[in-house]
Amino acid sequence: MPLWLHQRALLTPERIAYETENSRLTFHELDQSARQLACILSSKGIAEGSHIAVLQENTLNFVRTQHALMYLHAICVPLNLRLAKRELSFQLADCAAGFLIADLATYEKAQQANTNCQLLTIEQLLEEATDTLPQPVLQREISLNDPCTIIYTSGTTGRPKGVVLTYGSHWWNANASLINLGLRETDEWLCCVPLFHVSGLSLLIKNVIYGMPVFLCRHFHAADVHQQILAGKVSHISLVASMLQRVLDDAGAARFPDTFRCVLLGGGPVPPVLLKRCLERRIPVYQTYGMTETASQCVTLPPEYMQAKAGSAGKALFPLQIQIDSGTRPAEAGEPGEILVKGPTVFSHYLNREDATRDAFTDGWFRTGDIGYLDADGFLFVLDRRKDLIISGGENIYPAEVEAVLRLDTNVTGAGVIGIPDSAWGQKPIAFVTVHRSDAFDADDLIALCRSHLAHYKVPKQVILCDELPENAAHKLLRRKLYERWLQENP
Ligand code: S0N
Ligand code: AMP
Ligand code: MG
Ligand code: MG
Ligand code: MG
Repeated sequence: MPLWLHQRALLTPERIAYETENSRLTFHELDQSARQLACILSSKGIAEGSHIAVLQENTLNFVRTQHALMYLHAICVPLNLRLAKRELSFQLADCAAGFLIADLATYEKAQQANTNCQLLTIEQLLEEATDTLPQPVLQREISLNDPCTIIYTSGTTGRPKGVVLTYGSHWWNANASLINLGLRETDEWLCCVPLFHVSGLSLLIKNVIYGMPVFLCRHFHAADVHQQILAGKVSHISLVASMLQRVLDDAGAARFPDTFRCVLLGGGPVPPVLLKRCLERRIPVYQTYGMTETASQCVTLPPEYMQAKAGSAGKALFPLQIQIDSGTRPAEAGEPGEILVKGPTVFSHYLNREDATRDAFTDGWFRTGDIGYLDADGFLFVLDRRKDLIISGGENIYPAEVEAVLRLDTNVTGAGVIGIPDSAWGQKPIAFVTVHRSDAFDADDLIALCRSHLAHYKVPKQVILCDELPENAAHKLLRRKLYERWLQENP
């Protein structure tokens, strides 16, 4: 297949590719700058197949970087801006990144996190003259089986895993979404979700494949987003529930224009009260279920079912299949089990994790680890999430990762982390610990320890001292029991 940006710039060079608060860029201009950057990156030694980490804010430079890497057939590893330096270091080492491309805003953090790879700044790179550089061979074609990006997602054991997404995963995801939502010449998608998650990255891909402009926000500001929608600037937006909640809090009762046709709402469950608000305001919400491993949405509920199928994530997108595994056989309607997904958007493998990859697939079906059921009409209801996963404002928190940090304190003998409901973030983490000496216990110290080792959204809002943690006979922590205990004390 022709390389996406190359083909897009050939087909519709004058069409607007991106808008930001203060700039506009055509596909031709985007292509020119991506190719120029590819030349510079090639002169630094970035070549086909190399893993290149990217730590950049949501700017056009991130977009240029991703496309330049595609022109070199190098593999982009976007890093989460909120991670602590120790978490970044782990990912850089795990993917053996040869280079880390930061921007001025992230440079300091990149420098602190960086151990072995060459650190570059995008602003400096773009200032380099290209006329004297040797012309590298820029790729004009891609193979759908080749790896395109690696995105880290936290594992149940606390060790994040690199999800290898091929060009094919991205291609089919963009097409699956297109078959579902259609495309109009006037469509423009507002991107205020991070480009380092598939929620945002999938928009960068749709942009070139559809030839559809994207309005790119550097940061999420509910009032600005709301203003763009009311002004009729955009037709689509991708949001997680806590962001939509903030937009609606800002919005008063003003009606969204008819040209606005889709809130793609994903990244976690949606509180019923939020859906009710959207129904009252007649906001076209497409609830989705999806994950990094499926290159974003794989199940979607169109707005016409918002009421009749309230709480459902919808049906599989056209090229995908969903099945519920109840253990020995496919489940019957209404019977809960593990959600399995099959289809061409599903990731290729976990980087350097043969065992985890093997465990993740059964007969070509990806085992999501999430629990749900299909109703008699085939609509998916997600009941529970993979292995105690906590989701705060669309960011994942694996309890094991936080517990391991708490146990670094020499006084701590055991730790258990659970998610409790939170009106702003959906859920928030709290911790229970057992200690050697209770007189030496200081909750604030433990919170400070977590803040220095973890992304701030993962830091427990509360650390509670307890006599013992609920365990099974094999001394495995029972977080569910811990949650029940918390619920009893906080009815
Ligand atoms: C919600 C966001 C925007 C909040 O960030 P904000 O308001 O900019 O915060 P800051 O000003 O940077 O910091 C203020 C304080 O708040 C803390 N904080 C920030 N974020 C969180 C959080 N999530 N939880 C708890 N606390 C948070 C900061 O740490 C700071 O505190 P201090 O000063 O103490 O450090 C932001 O979190 C955000 O962008 N969230 C969304 C992320 C996202 O996109 N998640 C989706 C991931 N999943 C996928 O990509 C798969 C699903 C998918 O593809 C999808 C998802 C959504 C929509 C569509 C799709 C699709 O299928 O296409
Ligand atoms: P991520 O690894 O960040 O891509 O997060 C994906 C996870 O978010 C899924 O495996 C689910 O556990 C959860 N999730 C995504 N969409 C939904 C939804 N509609 N309802 C409930 N949980 C969801
Ligand atoms: Mg994740
Ligand atoms: Mg902010
Ligand atoms: Mg200890």
